[in-house]
Amino acid sequence: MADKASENDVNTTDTISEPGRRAFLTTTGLTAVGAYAGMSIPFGDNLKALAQGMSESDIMAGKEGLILMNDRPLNAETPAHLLDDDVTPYEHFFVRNNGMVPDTALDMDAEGWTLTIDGEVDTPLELSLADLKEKFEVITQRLVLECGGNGRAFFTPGASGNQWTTGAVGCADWTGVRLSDVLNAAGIKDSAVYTAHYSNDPHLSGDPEKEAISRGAPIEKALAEGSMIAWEMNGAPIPAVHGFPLRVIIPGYPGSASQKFLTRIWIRDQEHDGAKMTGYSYRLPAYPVAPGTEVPEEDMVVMTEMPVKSLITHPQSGTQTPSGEATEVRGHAWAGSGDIDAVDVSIDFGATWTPAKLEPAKNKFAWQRFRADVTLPEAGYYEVWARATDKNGVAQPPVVPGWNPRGYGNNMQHRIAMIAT
Ligand SMILES: Nc1nc2c(c(=O)[nH]1)N[C@H]1C(S)=C(S)[C@@H](COP(=O)(O)O)O[C@H]1N2
Ligand SMILES: [Mo]
Repeated sequence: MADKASENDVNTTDTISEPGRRAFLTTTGLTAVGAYAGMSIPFGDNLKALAQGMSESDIMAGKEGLILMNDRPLNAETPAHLLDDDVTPYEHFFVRNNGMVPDTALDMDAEGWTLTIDGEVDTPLELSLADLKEKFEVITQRLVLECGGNGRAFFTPGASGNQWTTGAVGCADWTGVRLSDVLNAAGIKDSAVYTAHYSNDPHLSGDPEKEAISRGAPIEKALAEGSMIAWEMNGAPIPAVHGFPLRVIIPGYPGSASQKFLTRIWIRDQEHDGAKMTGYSYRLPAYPVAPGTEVPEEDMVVMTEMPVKSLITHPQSGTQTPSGEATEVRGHAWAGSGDIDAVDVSIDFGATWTPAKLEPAKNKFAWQRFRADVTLPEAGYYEVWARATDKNGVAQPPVVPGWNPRGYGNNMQHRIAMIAT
């Protein structure tokens, strides 16, 4: 390990791609993460990181302004005002790991990487990155990725896990191939029910027998528009923490379905039961329950489509603005169903609403920009609330919806403070 570490020393390597290089060479992320969280970054114990004398904050270097939730595994969310871009840049894209970042990703080493497609297929495939790039049509899609637990911090009683507030979401341009093209090349049998995704990120225990996470999607969703296998994020190789060299993306579903560091897709004849598919992980009660209910495990069902949501990304909460003058309030709206019908804003705690201007999505499952001019009538404290409605007429609720044991799917209306002077 010592040999390997020196081989890949940050100062000697010249093979890593641009985002990887920046991640290794800049120190802005390091200070920004620490400063924002108001604490020093504890030394993490990712094996490779230790071997290279890298702390978790080194792995996160290049990230700017993220709030650290946990350093083992590494999880960080983005403040709303840093998500204002149409396309979330690497610097501001949240990070959610269940295990450790694998050595292959830290090294940006894709040598000999293969993706296996097997199970309920006519012809199992073993595809190199070159095969993927040559044999299938290459597409770029702008897709939202949101953690199923985004908004968990607002549930009462609280739920264990990362206390995500609003920032476990991002929308990037992903380049790769349609998942359907790859699965159809293998030939999907009638017995196919579910995909099962595998990767090489080590379990936190270091036990090679254990998976950090292995989730999947119903076969219909895997074959549907949007679902893809990507190797580029925003025009560059997928950076280490986001799944180098390959990840699946199941847009509109909890982010956990979008396996990073992808090595295998096993087509199953039943719902997948891999790590974090069972028990209470990424599952909701099959019926509405009172807050704090102990729901029997057998009554928990896999979370699928994410609910309709919006986020105010400008101005930053707490901003001062002159009374009587219009200020542009803007943000993004998205839904697991893929289409937003309207966004409305309120400056009177939801008593009255005004329609915002809504831009079309670049493609299905991209978030949509909304803008509204807001005039605060007199000096004082205001809140601006945003409410998105999807094409099915379903709108965001004003309060935390559907309590569930692990705090998933909170799509309550986002609100910011604005001070009129
Ligand atoms: N291999 C692997 N894939 C994974 C995870 C992981 O821990 N390991 N975390 C999942 C979860 S829970 C989420 S929300 C997204 C986060 O993606 P990001 O870190 O690129 O933002 O990746 C998903 N894919
Ligand atoms: Mo997640």
